[in-house]
This record gives sequence, structure tokens and C-alpha cells, in this order.
Amino acid sequence: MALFSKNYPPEIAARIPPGQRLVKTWPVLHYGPIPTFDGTNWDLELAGLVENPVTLSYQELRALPNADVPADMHCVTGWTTLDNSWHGVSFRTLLELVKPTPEAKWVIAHCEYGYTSNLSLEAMSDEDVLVAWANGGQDLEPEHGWPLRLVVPKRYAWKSAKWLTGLEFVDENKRGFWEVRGYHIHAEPFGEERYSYQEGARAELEP
Ligand SMILES: Nc1nc2c(c(=O)[nH]1)N[C@H]1C(S)=C(S)[C@@H](COP(=O)(O)O)O[C@H]1N2
Ligand SMILES: [Mo]
Repeated sequence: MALFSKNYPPEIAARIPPGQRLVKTWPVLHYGPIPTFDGTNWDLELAGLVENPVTLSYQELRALPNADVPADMHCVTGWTTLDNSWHGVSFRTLLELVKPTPEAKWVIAHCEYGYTSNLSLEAMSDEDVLVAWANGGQDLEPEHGWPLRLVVPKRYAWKSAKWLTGLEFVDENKRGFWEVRGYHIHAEPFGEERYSYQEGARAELEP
């Protein structure tokens, strides 16, 4: 409808998934309170079906090879931001460290206050997936996930779990916080995979 259409140049329009609108500011969106972080009492636990489970202190995590990842962001409520620049550690670097066993097919992100999200290991293994502590050259604000968040650019942003405390490798699909509330396990914005009823019968089993 003309009322809602914006005349973006084609190269911009091509980056806005169906049903999404571009916003200029960076909205804050989450369920529940914002945790505080004072630099102590924090670690990242990498566990489950891996050869080498590790618990990383904040210093240990940041000492791993760092990565810069440009990415767009799409929230299932309808907003999209373009050209974010994330800084952190590539998920692939964490994979090399822990070495998932062949049985590992899914990854559960665990966060402060019990928020979880799940994704297939295949989706997580994309080269642009990272755990990040900075955006646009600045440390993340607490409301955007400080001290660490997951970033999965090619999936709706509820998969980009803020206040990350652990990544668990499992052999079956265990739905996360929004996934049990009717949202999609794969959540690809360009396929408009918003809701679980769109998943199809095999989705519970097939990564
Ligand atoms: N721990 C946690 N992470 C979360 C959420 C949440 O409720 N808790 N909400 C998700 C949703 S729905 C979105 S759209 C993004 C928003 O990230 P932002 O607030 O940095 O824009 O965070 C995601 N990560
Ligand atoms: Mo969202």
C-alpha cells in the first residue's frame, strides 16, 4: 500500500526483509530486567556435547582472536537496522576451542535471568555469527547486552541473546524462551519464518 511504502534505493530495499521497516535509531527490546555487571563473577560456559568443555573468564574470552562483523538486524516486531558493526569473538573460534562431537546438532544460548534461545549448529556455524561486546566502536550499553551478547545476523534478533552466560551443545531441538511461546526455531527473516506454525512437521527433528 502506498501509505506504507518508502522509496528506498534498490540496494537498500533488497536488504529489508518482507514485513519489516527501516529505523534509524537502535531500539532496545527484551523481556525482564537489565542485569548489572561489575567485571567479577562472570564467565562464559561452553558445555554439552563437546570434546573440550571450557569456562572462560572475561579476560580469557577477550584474549581470543577478535573479529569485526558488519551486519543488519531484524526484530520480529517489525524493525530493521542496517550496517551495524559488531566486535567480539567469532563463534567459529569458539567451535575450534571446544570441538563439538558429531552428535551435537543444536546450540542453546543461556543468559542471565534464564532467557534462552536455540538454533541449529548449522545456522550457528555461519561465518558472521559472533559473541560481541562492542558495536560501532563502543562498548555495548547494559541494555544492549553488556558484557556479552550473541549476534546471529541472518536470523530474527530474538536469537541474538543478550547477557550471554553459556552456550550448550545438544543433540536435539530444545526450544528457547520465545520458541516455546510460538516463535520459529529457524527464524530466517527473508523467509518470514516468524511463528512455529510455519515450521512444518519435520522441523522438530531436522536441524
Ligand atoms: N537475554 C535476552 N536477550 C534478548 C532478548 C531478551 O528478552 N533477553 N530479546 C531479544 C529480542 S526480541 C531482540 S529484538 C533483541 C534486541 O536487541 P537490542 O535491545 O540490543 O536492540 O534482543 C534479543 N535478545
Ligand atoms: Mo525482537
